[in-house]
Amino acid sequence: MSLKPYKRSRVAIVGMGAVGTTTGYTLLLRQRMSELVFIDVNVKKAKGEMLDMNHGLPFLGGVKVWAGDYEDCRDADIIIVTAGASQKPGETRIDLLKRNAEIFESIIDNIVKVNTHGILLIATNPVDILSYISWKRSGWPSSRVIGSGTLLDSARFRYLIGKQKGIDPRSIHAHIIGEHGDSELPVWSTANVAGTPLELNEDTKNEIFENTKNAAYEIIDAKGATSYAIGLALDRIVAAILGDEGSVLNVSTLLEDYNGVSDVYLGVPSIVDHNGVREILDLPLNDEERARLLQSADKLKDQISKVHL
Ligand code: 6V0
Repeated sequence: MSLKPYKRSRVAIVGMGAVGTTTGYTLLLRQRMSELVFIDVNVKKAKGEMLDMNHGLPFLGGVKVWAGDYEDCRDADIIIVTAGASQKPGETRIDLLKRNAEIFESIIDNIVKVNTHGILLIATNPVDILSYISWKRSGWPSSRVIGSGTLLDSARFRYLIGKQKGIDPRSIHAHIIGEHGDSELPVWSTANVAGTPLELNEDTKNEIFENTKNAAYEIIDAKGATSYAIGLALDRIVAAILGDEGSVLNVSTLLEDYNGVSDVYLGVPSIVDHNGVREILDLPLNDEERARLLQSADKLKDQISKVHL
C-alpha cells in the first residue's frame, strides 16, 4: 500500500456523524487523496472534526482538510454521502427509508448543481434504495453512482469464516450479495480458499451467516453505531477508484438482466476503477441462491415503489 497521496484528488464527505468521521479519519491515515472536505448540516460538528484531524497533520502531512459546503463538491472526484438518521436499536434498515429518502433528494440536488464529473459513493441506509434514488435524482450514469452494498457484509462473512477455519480472512473468497440488510444472501456454492471448497457443516454455515447478517444489530445494541469496518470498506472503494485499480468489490450497483433481476440496486461483485463500476461480474449462482437474489430484489423494488421519486 502506497502512503503517498494521489495527485490533486479531492474527496468530499457529506454527513460527519459516526460513519463520516471514521471514514474521513481512515482516508486521512491512509493518505488516499490530497484534499478532504467535510460537510454537515451541523456545521459546528463538521468544524470540530476538521480541527481535531488538522491537529494530527504534523504527524501525517500531505492532506489539506477543511469543513466546507456544497460549493466544495465542485472539484470533488468522489462525494461520499453518509448523512442521515442512523439505525436505532431494534429498527430495521428499511424503517429508515422514509426519513432518509427525503433528505437525500436535497443533498443530491445540491451536489449535482456544482459537480458533473465525480463519483457518488452512498453509505446511508437503506443503502441500496438510497443509491437507486441518488442515481435517478442525479441523472448521472449508474457507473458513477455506487452504494457500499454488501462489501461490509462480505468482510464480516470472511472474517467469521476465517475465524472458524483459523485462516487469514484476506485469503477467504466468499460473497454476501443482494440487499445490505435482512434479505441478503451468502453464496456458499462458490466460497473457497485458494480454489479449495470450504468444508463446513450446515449448522456452522447457518451460524456464520446469521452472525454476519445480525452483526450490525449486535454492534448498535452494544455501542450505538457501527463505524470502523464501514470506514475501512468505504476507504477500500475510494482506493479502487482513485487508484484506477479494477478491483472486484461487492458494491451496490444498478442491475439489468442480472440472474433475472433488473432496475434495482443490489450488492454484487463489480469491477471498480477510475470511472466507477466498469463491469458487473456474472457470479454463477445455484437455483436456491438465484431464488433468494430475486426475493431480495423484489423486496427492495416494493420499498422503492412506496417512495416518491
Ligand atoms: P450519525 O452519527 O447520526 O450521523 C449522521 C450525520 O448526518 C449527522 O452528523 C447529521 O448532522 C448529518 N446530517 C443529517 N441530515 C443532513 C443533511 N441534510 N445534510 C448534511 N448532513 C446531514 O449516523 P451514522 O454516522 O452512525 O450513520 C450514518 C448512516 O450510515 C446511517 O444511515 C447508517 O444506517 C448508515 N450505515 C451504513 C453502513 C453501510 O454498510 N452502508 C454501515 C454503517 C452505518
